[in-house]
Amino acid sequence: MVVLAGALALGTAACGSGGDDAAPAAGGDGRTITIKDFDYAPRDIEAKVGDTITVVNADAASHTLTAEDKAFDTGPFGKETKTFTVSKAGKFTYSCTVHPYMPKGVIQVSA
Ligand SMILES: [Cu+2]
Repeated sequence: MVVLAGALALGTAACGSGGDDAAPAAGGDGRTITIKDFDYAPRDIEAKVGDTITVVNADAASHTLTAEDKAFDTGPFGKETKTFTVSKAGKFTYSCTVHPYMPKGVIQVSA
């Protein structure tokens, strides 16, 4: 429970600090999202229809990466890597269904 409370405090602090750091992550293909310490990094990415998104869970806890409209959903998974393909254009806000207090992210998919 101590770990959970810590994560909760972290999440709250992150929310309060605003999220204007929209600079693309350096390196990589820009389509990998790592979940670490109950946060997505990077939270916001861009992709094209047909792209494969890789999601790495670096936490011991299970997480999901689930679109609000359920366009994609990894389902709960532990310390491993999941992939899914984005099949339609749009702006998809996603979150973790296991931890609703985790910061949300956005995958912007262009045609
Ligand atoms: Cu989670």
